[in-house]
Amino acid sequence: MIELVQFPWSPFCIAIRRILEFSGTRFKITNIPSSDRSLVWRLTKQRYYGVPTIRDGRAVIFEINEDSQVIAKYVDAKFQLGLFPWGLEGVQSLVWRYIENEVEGIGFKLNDIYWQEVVPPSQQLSFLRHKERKFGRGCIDVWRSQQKELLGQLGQKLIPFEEMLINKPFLFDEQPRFVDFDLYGILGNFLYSDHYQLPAVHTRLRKWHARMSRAKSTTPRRSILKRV
Ligand SMILES: N[C@@H](CCC(=O)N[C@@H](CS)C(=O)NCC(=O)O)C(=O)O
Repeated sequence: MIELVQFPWSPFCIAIRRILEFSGTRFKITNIPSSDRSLVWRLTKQRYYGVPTIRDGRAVIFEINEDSQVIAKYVDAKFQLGLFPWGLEGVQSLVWRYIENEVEGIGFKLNDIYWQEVVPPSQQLSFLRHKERKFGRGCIDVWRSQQKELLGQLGQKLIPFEEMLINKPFLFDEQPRFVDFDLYGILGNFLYSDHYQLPAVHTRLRKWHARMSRAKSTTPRRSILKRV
């Protein structure tokens, strides 16, 4: 059985979790503290400390750079989910960069405003330290003071997706592709604190989000990869 090592509010973990659910396979979730990556470090033989990381039998799969999508491609190939069709090569890469940079860059700040409700107390010190080392002391207070503007910016960044959904149920066509899951993960992080909803003006995106929450692959649930 595949094991997903994650923490639950991570946008990238939400995307992979939804892909695994979509595939219909049974899988195990192992939550690690964001402050303790020793399990990932050990599994990857000291090559990676990020999440998501997955284990499938003796294989351990993790990203090799910021844009690699190794895990999604592995799960896609294993269960033949059709997430990376040749016809969308290149275009999807452009779109996921936009999603993971432009959209995620705003969404995570809005969620982090409520970090004390999201991060367990035992992990709060290292969470805050990690953020402040990366973004400067008091960064979360700054984001809180900018909340309204950040929400406005997020709404703007989502306009292209609302437009992509004008005449189809998913971003590119009749079935979800990788970028649908990627956007779902990033929005899942934004929504995680339960303090927000998707912008009311983006009516198609709201329906898409509900559709994405329950989408199931129609490919028979059987791995096509031999166990490694
Ligand atoms: N592009 C990677 C990004 C993964 C990533 O940034 N994960 C974060 C958690 S949301 C992480 O573990 N970063 C390393 C750290 O926090 O030290 C992916 O798609 O998996």
